[in-house]
Amino acid sequence: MPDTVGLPAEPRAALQVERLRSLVRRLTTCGNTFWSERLSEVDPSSVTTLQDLPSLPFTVKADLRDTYPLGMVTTPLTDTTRLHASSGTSGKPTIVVYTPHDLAVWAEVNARSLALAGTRPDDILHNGYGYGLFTGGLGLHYGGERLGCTVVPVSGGNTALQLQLLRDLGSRVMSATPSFSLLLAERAREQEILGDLNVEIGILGAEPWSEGMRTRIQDAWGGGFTALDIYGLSEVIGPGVAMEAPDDLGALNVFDDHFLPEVVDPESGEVVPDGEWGELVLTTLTKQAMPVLRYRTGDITRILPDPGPPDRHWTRIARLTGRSDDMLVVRGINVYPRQIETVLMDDPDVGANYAIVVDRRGPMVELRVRAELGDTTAEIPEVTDRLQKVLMDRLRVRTPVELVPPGSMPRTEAGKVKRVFEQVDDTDPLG
Ligand code: DLL
Repeated sequence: MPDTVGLPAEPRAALQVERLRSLVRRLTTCGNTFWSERLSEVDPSSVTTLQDLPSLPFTVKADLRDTYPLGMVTTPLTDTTRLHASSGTSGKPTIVVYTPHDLAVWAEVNARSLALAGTRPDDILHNGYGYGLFTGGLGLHYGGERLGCTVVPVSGGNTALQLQLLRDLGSRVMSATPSFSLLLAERAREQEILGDLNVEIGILGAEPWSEGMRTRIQDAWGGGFTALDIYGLSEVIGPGVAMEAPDDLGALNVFDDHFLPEVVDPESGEVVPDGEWGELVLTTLTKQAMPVLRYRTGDITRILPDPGPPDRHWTRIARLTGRSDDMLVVRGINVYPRQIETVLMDDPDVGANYAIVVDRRGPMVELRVRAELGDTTAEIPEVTDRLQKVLMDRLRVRTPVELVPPGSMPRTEAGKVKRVFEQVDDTDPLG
C-alpha cells in the first residue's frame, strides 16, 4: 500500500535537506543553460539546512514560457518518456516532461491520494478527468493502477455513457473536476437513476471550489457521498501534490517528501510565518526531467500549524482559496471570485451554477452575477435583494444579481469550469 502517513518532523527535515542539496547540485552541474544562469551565484554546498531555502532563487511561470518548449529539461531526451502541457492564458502552452522515474513518483503520489481518500485496491475507479495533454486523466489513471484499482479511463464529456458505466459497474470512487461531478449528479437525478448509483467518494480538483460548493455537490449526489479535494499543477507534476482526507476536512496533505512547500507574501516574496495566508511556493525534491526550485504557484493558501489526526505527518495546508492573479479590481477594490461563490453557495435558495461578468464597457469596471435558482419556492425579488445586500456587505462593491431558472445555464462537460467572463461590447458574454 502507498504511504499515507509521511515522516515525523525530524527525519522528514533530514530527508528534505538531503534531497534539496542534491537537487541544487544537479541543477548547477547538469549543463542546462537556464539553470546555470539562474544559479550562477549559488554554491550547492551552502545548502545545509531548510533555513537556507529562502536564499535560493524562485522559478516563475514566465521562466517556462521564456524557455518554451524544452529549455528547462535537465536530462537528455533519451531519458524522457512523456510530455504533458497545460493551456496558458497567453497563447503558448506550458510544457512539462517526465522520465520513467518521474512517472513512477507521480503514480505513487496519486496512489497515496486515492488511498488517503479511502480508495481500496478492489475499487473500480471511474476517472472522469480529461485524458491527453492535461495531466488530470493520466495522473489519476496511473495512481489508480498503482493502488491496484480497476481504472475506467472514461475521461470528460459524454454524460450519458458516464452514467451508464457508473450504474453498470457500481463504481464507488470517481475522480473528476468538482463542476463535472456536480453535472453528473444533476443528470443522474434528472434521469431518475441516482438511486442506482453507488458512488461514495469524489476525488475532486483542478479548479477552486468552496466549502459551500462541497455541500452542494454532496447534496446533489444524495447523501452518502464525500467530496474530497485533490490539488496539483503541471509545472510541479500534475495532480497528486496534496490531498484531503475524510477525517481531516479542510486540510490538504502535501506529499512533502517529494514537494517542499513554502508560503510567501505574494508582493514581497518573503516567507510568511506558519498560519498566515500567502502564495504557495513548491520545490520538487525528486523530479528528474524538469525540476522546479521554489516555484511560485500563484495559488493562495496557508500552512496549518496545528497537527492533524495523530500518526499522520504530512505538512498540512488550507484548501486553496483562488489564485493571486484571479483578483479583480473593481472601482479600486480587490474582489476574488471565491468571495462571490461563498456568498452564493451560503444562500439556500441559490443553485450551484453561476457566472460572474466583469463589464469593461464603461469608464468604470462593473461586476454582475448570474446564478441559477435552487430547488426553491422563494420569491425571486426577495432572494435577489438579499444576495445583493450580502455581496455589498462582503465585497464593498455594488453587484447586481440576476437569478435564472434551474438548469438554464450552460454546463462545462470537459476541462475546467469557467466562472468569470469579460464583457467588452454589447454582446452578452454568457450567451
Ligand atoms: O489542474 C492538475 C490537477 C488535475 C489537479 C486534476 C487536480 C486534479 P494545471 O492544469 O496545471 O494542473 O492547473 C493547475 O489549477 O495552480 C490551481 O490554480 C488550480 N488547481 C488545481 N487543483 C486545485 C484545487 C491541474 N484542488 C492550477 N483547488 C493550480 C483549487 C486548484 N485550485
